[in-house]
Amino acid sequence: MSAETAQAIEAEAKRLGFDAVGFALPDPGSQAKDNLRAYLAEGRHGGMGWMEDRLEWRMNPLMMMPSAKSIVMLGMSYAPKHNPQNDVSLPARVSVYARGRDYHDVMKKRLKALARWMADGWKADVKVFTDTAPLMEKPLAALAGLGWQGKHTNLVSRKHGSWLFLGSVLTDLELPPSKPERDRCGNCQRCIIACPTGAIAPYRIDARRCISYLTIESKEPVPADLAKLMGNKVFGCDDCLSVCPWNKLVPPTSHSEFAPRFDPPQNIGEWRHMDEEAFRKHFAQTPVRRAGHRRFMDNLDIAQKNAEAQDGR
Ligand code: B12
Repeated sequence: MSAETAQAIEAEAKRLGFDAVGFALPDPGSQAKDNLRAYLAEGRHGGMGWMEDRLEWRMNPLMMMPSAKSIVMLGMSYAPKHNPQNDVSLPARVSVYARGRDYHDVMKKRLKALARWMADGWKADVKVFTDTAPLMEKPLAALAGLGWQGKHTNLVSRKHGSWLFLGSVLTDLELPPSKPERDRCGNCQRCIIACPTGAIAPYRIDARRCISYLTIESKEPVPADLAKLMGNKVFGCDDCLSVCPWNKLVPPTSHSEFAPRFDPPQNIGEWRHMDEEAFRKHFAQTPVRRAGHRRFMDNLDIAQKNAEAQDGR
């Protein structure tokens, strides 16, 4: 397969609305695999046992598609109009990624369209993924030249910052790998300093302390010492991303699907009083709904306590 095939796939991906496209071999590389093993061995994944369950799959995309020769890595920008750094005074804050339509749905639709186009045009074998399978999306996207993994561990693109959702198409087409981007974090420590719970060391995260994990993924009650540090965050956290210099000057997303589907509440009571049905309706089609009513109410209680403590009530 030739560079022209890759160019044609890139053009079609852009036409379908992807903002970033690149190609890599279906192998995240030995460094990424060693780092993943260390992350799990040190227990930094907390209660996300599913990361261990399919470790071999996660390290080797060929387990999911033995005929794969290449992976097409794709990104869609969800950059907000306003940097959320100043949202500290809101009664409750939902992270940027969860305010719009669920990216799994938005990306999947486009990934399937691209895969169908590749299958029709080249009789290619194809499989699509976006955070839906054990795949190391960030290292693969870095190898495909979409950006580099910043000190906060997320992928940073020179053009879109780290407000970039990732997805991929595994294929048996042989596509020439793109040139990886170099690390451009330099001496910057802003994300490390900004993390309220100290979850980040350069290029390493301890999910057990990450507010995103504590408010979304963890099945356990939030430990009291960490709850105090969560401030007004009730679903995910953007603190490490919002201070990143690479996120300052990026254009806002052009995808209307990622525009906020709900406003912040006037006061916590507004959301705290929602029953399960009202919650599902209010957060329909957004990632918040996936977290479930009970979990969200617990997070609101924490934000309420933090607000009271701050007011000296
Ligand atoms: C598990 C997970 C989480 C966990 C753990 C986060 C993490 N960093 O692992 C939690 C719940 C905390 C989480 C939070 C968030 N997530 Co998340 N998450 C994932 C998931 C499912 C797997 C990530 C993974 O493999 N982690 C394993 C560890 C080992 O990887 P790592 O921390 O990136 O470690 C790498 C480097 O740091 C480095 N490294 C590790 N140790 C060391 C040591 C040294 C010395 C060096 C030099 C390097 C190094 O090598 C490792 C391998 O590349 C991916 C989807 C996917 N399938 O990939 C989405 C994904 C990473 N998440 C995403 C998003 C958007 C978020 C949030 C921004 C959401 C939010 N606003 O709340 C936050 C960001 C928090 C953060 N700073 O990471 C996006 C990121 C997009 C991007 N541009 O990078 C992804 C790719 C989903 C997607 N398809 O778009 N997430």
